[in-house]
Amino acid sequence: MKTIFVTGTAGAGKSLLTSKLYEYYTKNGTFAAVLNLDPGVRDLPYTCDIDVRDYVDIIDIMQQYNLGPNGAVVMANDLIASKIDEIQEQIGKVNPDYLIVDTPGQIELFAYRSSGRFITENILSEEKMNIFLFDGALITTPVNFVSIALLATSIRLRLNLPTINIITKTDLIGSKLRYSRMVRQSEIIRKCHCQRGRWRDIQFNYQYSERSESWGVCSRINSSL
Ligand SMILES: Nc1nc2c(ncn2[C@@H]2O[C@H](COP(=O)(O)OP(=O)(O)OP(=O)(O)O)[C@@H](O)[C@H]2O)c(=O)[nH]1
Ligand SMILES: [Mg+2]
Repeated sequence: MKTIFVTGTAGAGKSLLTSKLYEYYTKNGTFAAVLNLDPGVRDLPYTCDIDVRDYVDIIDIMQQYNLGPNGAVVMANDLIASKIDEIQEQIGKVNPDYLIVDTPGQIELFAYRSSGRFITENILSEEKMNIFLFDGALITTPVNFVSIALLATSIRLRLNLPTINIITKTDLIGSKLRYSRMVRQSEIIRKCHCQRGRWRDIQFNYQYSERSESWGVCSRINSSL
């Protein structure tokens, strides 16, 4: 089994990309499964094979420990980490070729706390990689782009996984991105990561082109499976 973690800033499109990846692999005859690691999410655009909400209830945690939403997510992540054996057992029962992991919206609470890294390290897998999403709607200025690029680097260091950076929502900002130096720069970032990572079998081309379809990068997944 190979594992793909989908990370990124809140609302960047992690869950939607997870669903598109799942659809893509399934259509191509590859056995994929989805693990939802977001304890606070209500609706998801896919059916989970493994769901941490079966183990923790964020509302219960808030009430029981008198915590706010972020405190509850921190505690939920700790509780999820303590259930890693049960989660692993469930993954083992499903035993997919590809496990796609949708991570919580509060990336800093997931990646900067030890429980997040513990979870990524302890999911048993032949190979693991991370896709970090740059929210296309946020990277509209150089300052925003650089801030998110720094965050992406920081998350890569924290999770210690080969990482591919991609831009989402290019359908909303495509014409602005087309000739942008920022995007050429991100292409360089992506190539660097691909060269260092061991994964060759999925590639994302997030550079805007005439061929981009409505979901931008989501619909432009190339794979040599
Ligand atoms: N137009 C457009 N909308 C998108 C794209 N990707 C995601 N969205 C929309 O952006 C919103 C947030 O997407 P999600 O997939 O829930 O984002 P997320 O990163 O999982 O959000 P959190 O888990 O809450 O952090 C939804 O309304 C999606 O339909 C895209 O490529 N283009
Ligand atoms: Mg989500």
